[in-house]
Amino acid sequence: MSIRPPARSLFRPKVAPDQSVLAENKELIESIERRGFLKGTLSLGALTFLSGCNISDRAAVQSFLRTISAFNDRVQGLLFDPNKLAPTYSVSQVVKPPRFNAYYEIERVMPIDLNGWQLELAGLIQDKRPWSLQQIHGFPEQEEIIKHICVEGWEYIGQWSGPNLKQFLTKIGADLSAKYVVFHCNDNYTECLDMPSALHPQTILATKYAGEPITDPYGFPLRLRTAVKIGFKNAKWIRAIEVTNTYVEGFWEKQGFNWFSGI
Ligand SMILES: Nc1nc2c(c(=O)[nH]1)N[C@H]1C(S)=C(S)[C@@H](COP(=O)(O)O)O[C@H]1N2
Ligand SMILES: [Mo]
Repeated sequence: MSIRPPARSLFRPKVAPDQSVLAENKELIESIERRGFLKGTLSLGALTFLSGCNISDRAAVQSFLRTISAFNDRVQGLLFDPNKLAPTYSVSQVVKPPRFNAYYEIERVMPIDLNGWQLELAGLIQDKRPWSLQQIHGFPEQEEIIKHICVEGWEYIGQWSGPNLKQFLTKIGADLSAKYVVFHCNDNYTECLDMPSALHPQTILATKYAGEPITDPYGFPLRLRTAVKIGFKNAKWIRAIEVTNTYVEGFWEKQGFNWFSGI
């Protein structure tokens, strides 16, 4: 499989650093670390790279820290008890269109040209033949109305549908005892999911939003949607799926978000 990086870097941090916010939120940060959500130390660098979160805005930083703290509590246990599911919502609560986020502004989204697009498969998978979008559309669909929570401190309810990831991985003969499922995206974004999260019943490869094909900014033609991971783990514009025992550092983890990447 060849993974082609984009021609230019899209990433521009939007914020200016100010050390004192870390000191101000020391207790909250320590409590998050104690509960194992953060594997490293939350660095100023990590906060600096938060897109859309102005680090000199104290309220925004605190709201970010509260969000990850609350999310950690919410998903505890979901991964190890298949009978426990994250909350789902009603159609009337679905936000249209979805709320956009990426490590760059919406104007810089590079739509995927379906001409020649296919989903590549790599790593510990028996049948690595690529899938066309047509084949993916032919796979049984699962719909879920779940909440998307971004570390920036905002959330929205969305209605997503597409193949259940566990069923898909089973179909292609993926080694389900491997440690990670890695998503390689068209904008050079990479995200690494631990296998229990990948196999969770509410983790899907979404092709539709509110019953219609996902539009370009939200990950057309294929993206991940999972109820057990925070926003940035939900890779958009997927072009390759890799099953591996080797941890692959994702985009945000490279900026210092060394948490929640494995169990
Ligand atoms: N390929 C790719 N996927 C991505 C991102 C990105 O920059 N590139 N941003 C992530 C973040 S931080 C969030 S909150 C969600 C936003 O998804 P939405 O625009 O559908 O709400 O996408 C995630 N997936
Ligand atoms: Mo996010």
